[in-house]
Amino acid sequence: MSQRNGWHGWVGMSSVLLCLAIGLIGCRRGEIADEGGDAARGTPVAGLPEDANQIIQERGLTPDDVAAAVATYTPSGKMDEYIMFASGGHSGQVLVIGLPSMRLLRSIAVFTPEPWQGAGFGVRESPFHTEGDPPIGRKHLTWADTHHPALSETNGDYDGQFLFINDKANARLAVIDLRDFETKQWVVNPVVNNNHGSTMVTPNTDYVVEGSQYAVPLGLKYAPLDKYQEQYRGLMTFWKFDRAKGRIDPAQSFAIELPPYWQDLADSGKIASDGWVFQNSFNTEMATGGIESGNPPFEAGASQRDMDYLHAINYRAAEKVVADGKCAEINGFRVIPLATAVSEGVLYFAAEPKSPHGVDVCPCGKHIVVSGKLDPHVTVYHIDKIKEAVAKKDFEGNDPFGVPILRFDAVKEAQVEIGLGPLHTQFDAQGYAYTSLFLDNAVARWSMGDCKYKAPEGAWKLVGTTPVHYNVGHISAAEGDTVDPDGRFLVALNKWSVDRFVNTGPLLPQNLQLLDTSRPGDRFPVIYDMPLGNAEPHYAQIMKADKLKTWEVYPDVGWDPLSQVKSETAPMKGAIRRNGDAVEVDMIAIRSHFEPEHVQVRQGQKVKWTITNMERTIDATHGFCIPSYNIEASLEPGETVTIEFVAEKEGVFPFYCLEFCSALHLEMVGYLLVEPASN
Ligand code: CUK
Ligand code: CUA
Repeated sequence: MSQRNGWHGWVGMSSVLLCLAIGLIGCRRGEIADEGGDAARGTPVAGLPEDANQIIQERGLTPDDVAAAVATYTPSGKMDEYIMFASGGHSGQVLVIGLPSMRLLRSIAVFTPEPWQGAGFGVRESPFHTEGDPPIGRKHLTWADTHHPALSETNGDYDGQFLFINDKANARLAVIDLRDFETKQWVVNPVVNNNHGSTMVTPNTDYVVEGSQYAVPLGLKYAPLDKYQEQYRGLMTFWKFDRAKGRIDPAQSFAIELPPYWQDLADSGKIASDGWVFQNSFNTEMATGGIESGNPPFEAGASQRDMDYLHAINYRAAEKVVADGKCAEINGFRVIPLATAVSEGVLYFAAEPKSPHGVDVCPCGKHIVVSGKLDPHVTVYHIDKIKEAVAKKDFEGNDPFGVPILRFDAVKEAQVEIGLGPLHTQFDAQGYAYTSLFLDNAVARWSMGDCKYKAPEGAWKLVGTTPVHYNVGHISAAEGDTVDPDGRFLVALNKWSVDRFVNTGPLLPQNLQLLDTSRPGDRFPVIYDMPLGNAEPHYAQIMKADKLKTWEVYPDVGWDPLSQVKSETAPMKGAIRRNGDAVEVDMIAIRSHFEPEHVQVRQGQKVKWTITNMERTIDATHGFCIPSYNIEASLEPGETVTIEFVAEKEGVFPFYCLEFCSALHLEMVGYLLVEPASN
């Protein structure tokens, strides 16, 4: 089963870089495809009805296939036990998937127009009609690169209330309320214009963490690249979350200036490491690229050093700095200057090998696991050792910006050789950690030491690997980044699917593979392949579905989902009011009509059109559209929406319901009559 091929030690940077760039698919495909053995195909399974065995034979299924089918098949009417929230990558959305069936339950419109949910086509609740749009330093944005969803936590465990997601490309965060699975808030970073170590939450969701990635001049300013070391910087932002309001409060938020390395993923400490945030970095070389001018390209320039810096950020110390008023302000946002972060004990570094990507804190919070893309080990740090080294000033020096570097051997707990291209780590309740191996196309299972749970194999050992298909990025275990992981299931989010699905053209789906991790030992097989043909999920989080307290219909008729209260002005009956050139349309929608059905305006008039869906029946959603006006909405039971537009186009526009809501759905229609201004 093992995909390990006897590779030991360092094979030289250039060949690893090459492998990293191209993956190892070519040389591993055949090997993987044969795995499981053809001999077992069609073998009858004892005790199964004859017709079942006939299907097994006709479809050429192995006993393992049958076991996988039984483990994942979810009969009609049965619910999934877990719910997975996956980022949508550059689709800008969040995808919701049930486990173990791997059925797509819905997408959540976050940053990108999405017509089914009526997001972005004239309705106020869409991200494109919020305050501050266009956001500072950006044009009006209609896409995003979402990477890391984060469920809200209470005492380090998912509480099922909120979900956060970042936009790497534009340094934005969004807040989703899990009572209705809709996006409520979009915040934009006023100091930097990209992020990556984001979103992560602190154990009680006091803060939503946003680490920048590519260094830029702070404040969204210009500076030439030859001023890189002087003027470019990284940033770690702590967005204060107000749980009662369900909103991030920018006025209570702050950020910490970081050196111009490229900070990567981050994770919040918990229990033993509560009060700390850890973040990787690469390009501590501070390479500035320029292949066209004969400079080393970024991929080489940023990979020269054997070690980069794990950032250990004491945000309780940072809070104190902020409370003491020792912040600067950049574009109205509080930023702790780098020198202050150093002098006040907010920021420490520890060496980490080499071009790291993932950093993950274990369930008990003592261990911080780092994977270097170009190093075959995971490196484990211990929080007690970090705290001790800080207290004793056990430094091996300072970086060029004065940041103290904790002595590596003083803070390192263990290194475990697990395979090539390690990226991201998750945990289970058997004492195992799992790390994705991008280059080996595999998931490694290895044993933790002195953690909340103890693996039977003892501490810090590679236990086994399972091949996945192919180029795995993140992995997500059930509640696998909380204080209380479930394990049982793990999803490998594979970037390439190559030979797994019917060819639908040169743009291939992602392959989300479900692994059964419920038993100890070296066997934790793939039991389902889910093609995802509309997104590139990076990270995902998997939560027990019974933690959700989601509404079936909105609590009251006339509900405003953006403020999550009943709107005072929601129409309860049809009416049209006119005041000069302003027309206000109050409309209700109920199976199977709108009221009013005739809306007559003059060309050029300003129309404010508010609709309430009067339904109290689960799933009785109505749609609404005004063709030619690019106006479209979804009205869930009880919801009220407001649409504002100028009636620029003369003509007759049948507005209608978009959801086949009843037998007389096609009759759920009306006419907008726009009389020409010249009449
Ligand atoms: S990243 Cu994509 S595979 Cu943005 Cu978390 Cu590692
Ligand atoms: Cu309402 Cu169709």
